[in-house]
Amino acid sequence: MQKLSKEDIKSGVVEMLRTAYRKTVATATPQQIYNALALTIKEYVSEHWIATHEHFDKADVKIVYYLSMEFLMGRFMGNAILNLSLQDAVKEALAELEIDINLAEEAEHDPGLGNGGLGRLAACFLDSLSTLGYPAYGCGIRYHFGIFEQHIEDGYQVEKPDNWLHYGDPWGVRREEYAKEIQFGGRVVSIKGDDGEYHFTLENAQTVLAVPYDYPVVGYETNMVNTLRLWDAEPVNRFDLQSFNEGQYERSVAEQNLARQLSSVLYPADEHVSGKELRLRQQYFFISATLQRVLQQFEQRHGKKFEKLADYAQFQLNDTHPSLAIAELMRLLVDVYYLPWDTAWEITRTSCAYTNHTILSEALEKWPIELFSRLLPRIYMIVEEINTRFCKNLKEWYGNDPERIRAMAICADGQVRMAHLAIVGSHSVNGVAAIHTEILKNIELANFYEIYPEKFNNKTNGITPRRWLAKCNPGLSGLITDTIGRDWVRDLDELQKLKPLATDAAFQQKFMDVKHDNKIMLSNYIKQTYGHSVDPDSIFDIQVKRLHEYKRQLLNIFHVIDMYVTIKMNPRLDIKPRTFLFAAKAAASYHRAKLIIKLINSVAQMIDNDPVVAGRLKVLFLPNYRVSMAEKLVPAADVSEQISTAGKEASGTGNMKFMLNGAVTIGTLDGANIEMLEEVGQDNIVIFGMPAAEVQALRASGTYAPWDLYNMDFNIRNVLTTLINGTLDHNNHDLFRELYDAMLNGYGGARPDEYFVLQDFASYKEAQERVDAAYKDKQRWAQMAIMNTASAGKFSSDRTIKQYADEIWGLKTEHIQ
Ligand code: 26Q
Repeated sequence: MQKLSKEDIKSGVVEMLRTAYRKTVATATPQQIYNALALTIKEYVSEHWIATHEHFDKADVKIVYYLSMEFLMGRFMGNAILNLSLQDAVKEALAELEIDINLAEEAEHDPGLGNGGLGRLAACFLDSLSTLGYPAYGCGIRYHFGIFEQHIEDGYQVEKPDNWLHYGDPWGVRREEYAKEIQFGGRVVSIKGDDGEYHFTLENAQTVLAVPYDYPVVGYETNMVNTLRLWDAEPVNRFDLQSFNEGQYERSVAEQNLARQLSSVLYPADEHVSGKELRLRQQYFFISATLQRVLQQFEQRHGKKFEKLADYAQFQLNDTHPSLAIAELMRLLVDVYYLPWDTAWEITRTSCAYTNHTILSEALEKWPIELFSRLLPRIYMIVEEINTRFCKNLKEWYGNDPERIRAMAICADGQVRMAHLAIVGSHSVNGVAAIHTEILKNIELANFYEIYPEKFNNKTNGITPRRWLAKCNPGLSGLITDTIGRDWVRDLDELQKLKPLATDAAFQQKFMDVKHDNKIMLSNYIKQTYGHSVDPDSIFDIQVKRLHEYKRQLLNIFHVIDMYVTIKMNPRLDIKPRTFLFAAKAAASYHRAKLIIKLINSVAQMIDNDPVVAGRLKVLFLPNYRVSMAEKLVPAADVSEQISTAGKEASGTGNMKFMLNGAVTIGTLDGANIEMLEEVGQDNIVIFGMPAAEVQALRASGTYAPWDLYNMDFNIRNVLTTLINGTLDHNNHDLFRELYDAMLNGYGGARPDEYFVLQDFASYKEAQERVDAAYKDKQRWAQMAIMNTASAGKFSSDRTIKQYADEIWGLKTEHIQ
């Protein structure tokens, strides 16, 4: 295939502008130019995309289906241009057309079809799958509204809808020919099939149509283009309205409404389950559509030999959200393809695998049986049958131990426990970092580990080096490539070769010059976008992630308050000026998290208004955190805040992005931080706080007494007092009393300081002093920063995906001509 040339790009853009918008380059808006360029590139990608699928057909390959409610892809265009090695051609073409490439790239609105880590992980995985040559589909929902747009008004978060499709959808391809009908509600009846036997089916169900839109997933310098398949809901068009009797008319209206709702909006509550009916509908909708299509295609290729399904298809469940796949696959095999239960169960169990992403009990997905059985009556029957057989097995293994059986059952206490369904119905259960998997095996899921030890395995998360270094940090990429060649982009372990240079003064200088340039670029962006001045010579200390109590943004802002108080008492204090950047979305219903955002903004204002402290400290909360903002922040960070209560953050992936870009982590022994410490060595990371075992012991002992810390530690006392003495808000002294109470007394029935902010405070403060000292020694800091980049090889999602492919999916790489 002919590579796209500069001339092709020029004529493509000009043509697209003319035919699609009746515009010339001179009169087109940045939005239109972006669309024209995107369409030009998509047309080129299409050839590789078609070739990829021709190869899949011909070679009859095994395919992994990554099933996920979220794909947080970020912008498509820049990534496609990088992976297709079109950067130079595009740059030159646009230069000759006198188009500012930056303007065109910034005109792309982030597709925000995910909440945070879990959704972004899915996107990194797709990049690695294509780059390494593994046949794959990402399967999910084409939400019309992604994660809300966050505005800050008077310091408070305000949510606005994110209508991303409003700006056009140049990358999506509607595939009407693969549409599938999805049924909800109704009554289960059994009817005689053409095999003469009785089979279950639904009567009077509501039906909606699932229509797939395909998005290309371009691998880095390969010809493989995998597919992100997002299902959109549409009403089934039944007959013409005139022939309707009244009942049909009403049903038709209800179905139209259902269709409109189904793919409307992503639920913005991560790590917190709300049990909304629409959410369960969404789950079944995309699972049923995906599986119907996979089985249809399997039958076209292999006839009725479904016993071989697991040799051709593997379904990876991204948390429990898609775990209805287990029951739906059973339904299709038994009710539609007439397989015996035991055969169907063997097929299901060998083709599904489950990843757990969270240890928080609030996030464990459970559905009321009443709701579940009303919405999905046949699926509920199947879940019950799976449960009955599982409990029978338990009895055989353990004897009659009702307590144990109740604890492990799939259906109990009036609820369906999706994690139990996922574990029982899968051949693999994995955690996302070593410590997380150990906690699953020894604590959270110990019961299941005991009966299925062979299923449990660890797959430490990773991030794609394409987006998270090559694309987002051209300065550092260039320096690395000039120094060790370009192989690191596909083989991140190559970065090890930088280690000897960590003490090389000339290389240190270049490395820190790049960092400084990135800090200047970020400062300019902040100035232009928000009007705030930040000093590129100060330490850029960054905490960006979802707002959640366990992630402890409070610990960070408490420390800022402590610094403020300390400087006020001793204005000559010798510290390096620091800029604390925060960005985070809070679930719309998470009151406490939103109050923490308000607190951060109030502290920022207090400091800005204080001439003694402003200039030495700066706090800024950047609104509307998203992938494209992360791409600007990560390259400019000096310090990366990864400070969750130990045992709570399953892995983290932001931690890896910052490490790769040469930031020094201040962090707890939690999630993947532990493995980062192993890779980088203790001289190059700043660890503080209780380890997970201590947290657990302290919690279990019931002796944790934050009041004692308050009484004994005068810094803690000063910080907490600031919350309630009017310093932060002269008009409303009680604004932050809830936080004060939550720390010391427990609020609304909760234990005081559930996440041990005060317990870890002294250790954190001391760790921050180590950061300050290290930064003042320029060579020491440069060495630490370089060692972080040089030691980040393990955290490539290429390594992670290769482990999934080898150890879970049994998947081979393919080479597309
Ligand atoms: C479930 C039911 C109903 C509504 C919402 C949800 C829901 C949605 C999203 C529950 C959880 C999530 C997201 C979880 C998540 O992002 N977990 C993160 O996964 C990362 C990738 O493995 C880890 O690195 C993080 O540590 C983990 O917090």
